[in-house]
Amino acid sequence: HQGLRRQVWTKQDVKHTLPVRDPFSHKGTHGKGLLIAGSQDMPGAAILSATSALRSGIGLLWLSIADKAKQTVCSRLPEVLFESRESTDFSKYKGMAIGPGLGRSEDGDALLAQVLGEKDIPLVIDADGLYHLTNHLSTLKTHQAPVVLTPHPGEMATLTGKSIKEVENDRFGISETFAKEHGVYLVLKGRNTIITSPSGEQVVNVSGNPALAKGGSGDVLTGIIFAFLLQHENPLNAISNAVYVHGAAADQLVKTNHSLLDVLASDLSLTIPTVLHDLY
Ligand code: NPW
Ligand code: AMP
Ligand code: MG
Repeated sequence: HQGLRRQVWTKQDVKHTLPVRDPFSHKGTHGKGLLIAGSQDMPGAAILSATSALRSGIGLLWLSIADKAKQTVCSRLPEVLFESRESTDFSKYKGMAIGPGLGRSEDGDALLAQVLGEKDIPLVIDADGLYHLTNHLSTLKTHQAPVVLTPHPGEMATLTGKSIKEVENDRFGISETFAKEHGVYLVLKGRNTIITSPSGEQVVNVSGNPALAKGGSGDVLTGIIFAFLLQHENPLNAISNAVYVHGAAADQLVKTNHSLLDVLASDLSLTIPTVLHDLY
């Protein structure tokens, strides 16, 4: 029923819409982003998202991480700047991403509320950020800048109050209804991830394979989407390209020297350069 407004996103589409780096640009031109991720039990999610954002071209990346996880992460991320979890001035950022490995404590809920208060800043909300978002859904409509939500089917079920089965049986319809109702870019993950714009335009991704079905894959995707969003005028193109690159990294690994079993999320981050080199 929506034939004309649905599109498969091909490698050619990606090539035609990737951002071109201005020869006179500087680090500030390519996005000053704050990633709010990681907790004592899940420092790895922050490492995966941050590394992936840096490998996807973000100019400057700050990380806000629980103090107990900071030591673990610091030595692994020399390019990252650290932001304190207290007294943060969010308004200086050109974009924020929140959720990977954040945890489900009340602190996370308060952080999300603060982030949603910055109405002019583009946001990516994933993982535990989506868990906390169920308390704040009504504020999405009033956000001025683009908001990107990246649920897997389990998270989409929580967001909509439906069962996972109901979500999986009507991925297009449920995505469209939700994106329009809340005015967000919705990335419904899983095989053939669907990206829906606030006006109901839909893009279907065809890259990727079940090597991605392993903990940490989604955290990598969040980093790529975040970086691309900050470097592109058109959010739908930016997100579609990011989802393509994420899947293409898994395809590249399986095509060369990996099997569907042994790909790690950190391998995906390390393969972003090969994928981008081929696209540029
Ligand atoms: P089931 O029971 O497996 O069949 P959660 P999470 C369902 C962090 N991580 N299709 C699933 O179903 C994340 O960033 C940290 C259908 C279950 O019901 C988050 O902060 C890592 N159903 C946190 O962990 C590496 C699906 O959803 C529920 C589905 C929790 O995130 C791992 C699970 O969802 C992880 O990324 C699908 N495709 N996918 C680290 N190294 O630091 C999931 N479900 O409870 O939100 O758990 O996604 O693991
Ligand atoms: P998460 O559950 O948040 O870690 O996200 C998992 C990521 O891997 C998403 O980008 C999914 O689209 C992708 N993924 C998981 N399983 C598959 C699969 N069987 N085929 C293709 N992509 C998958
Ligand atoms: Mg996830």
